Amino acid sequence: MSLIKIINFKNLGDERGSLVALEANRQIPFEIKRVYYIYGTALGVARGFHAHKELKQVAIALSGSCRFMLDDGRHQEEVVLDNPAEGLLIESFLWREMYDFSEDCVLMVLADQFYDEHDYIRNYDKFIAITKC
Ligand code: T46
Repeated sequence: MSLIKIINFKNLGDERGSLVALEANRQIPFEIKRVYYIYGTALGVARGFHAHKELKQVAIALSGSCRFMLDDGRHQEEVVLDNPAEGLLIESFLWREMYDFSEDCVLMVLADQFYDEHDYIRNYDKFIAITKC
């Protein structure tokens, strides 16, 4: 089973342009408790390098593009996000790394939990040890 789960959002646009609507438990498969966005990422920067114990998220490149690598401890898969009508569903216990941000990239993330540093696994060896249990 692929680690890359893309949700295709319906474009409700018309001749004036595009419009995408995101609703909890509809297009987004959970209650949305938090929204954050990453932009102005400096050239060559990579982010992420962690997994989450509980958190589920959907990441959407609202403009520009970036690349995600997801790792379940056995397999790694990569995807380019470059379409505001597509969301990447990131389940818990997936190591993630984001890189190749374009200058104009605005990456919006919808999350099913409030921010909690205790939910992060920021050490890759620890992540691998947990996934082997
Ligand atoms: C993830 C990837 C895709 C907060 O205070 N509140 C928040 O909601 C978030 C997301 C972060 N922060 C603080 C924690 C750090 O001091 O902002 C700082 C930067 O966060 P971090 O280094 O974790 O950022 P990324 O880009 O490595 O990871 C983020 C999310 O943290 C993470 O959950 O899955 O984006």
